[in-house]
Amino acid sequence: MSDFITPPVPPMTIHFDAQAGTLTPEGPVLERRMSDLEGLFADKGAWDEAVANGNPVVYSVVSTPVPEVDRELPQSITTIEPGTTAGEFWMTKGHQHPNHQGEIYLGISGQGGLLMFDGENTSWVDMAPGVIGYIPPGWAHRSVNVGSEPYKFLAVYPGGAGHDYGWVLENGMGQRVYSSDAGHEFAPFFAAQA
Ligand code: S6P
Ligand code: ZN
Repeated sequence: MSDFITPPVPPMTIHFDAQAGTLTPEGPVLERRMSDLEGLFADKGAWDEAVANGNPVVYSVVSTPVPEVDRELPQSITTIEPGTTAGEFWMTKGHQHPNHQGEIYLGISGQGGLLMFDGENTSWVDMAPGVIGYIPPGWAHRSVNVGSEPYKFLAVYPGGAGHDYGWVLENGMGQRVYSSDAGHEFAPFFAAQA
């Protein structure tokens, strides 16, 4: 094991409770409020208003103790609250892995979607409990809650993948996802407007 820059964590048992949507033991927990999603929703005025009116938690990410370090395989559960901002469903910031590495998502509860964009093409996976969405290397990814309950999924990804949020701010995600009579509908991506 002498060629490891960071010594690997010891083997461990992690309890995954699909019903409760928890991982035990827990590692770092991250909370993203509306103010953390600047420049992402199409309607900047509606986003400003939501920030001023309570600045709600849009999503949280609970990880295990496996670190984001090259050659480790971290896991986390993301919970996106139900809601819309000027009709646009609540979503994660979205990111590209700068080292272009793959990732899997497993739907746990609620109704969501996995939006992927490679800079030219978009792809969408309807996420429900038991569905695995595969993110190939080079595809930026964003998760969207298209239901009325919290949407939860498990992510498993290479520890050295990195998270480039600037790429999404610069290039967008190809499409936006809005609430509609049929549930959800797509609109071509356009940058945030005041
Ligand atoms: C990590 C993986 C997820 C997201 C999480 C939050 O590679 O894709 O754990 O980090 O769903 O999304 P975001 O875009 O804010 O990191
Ligand atoms: Zn990722």
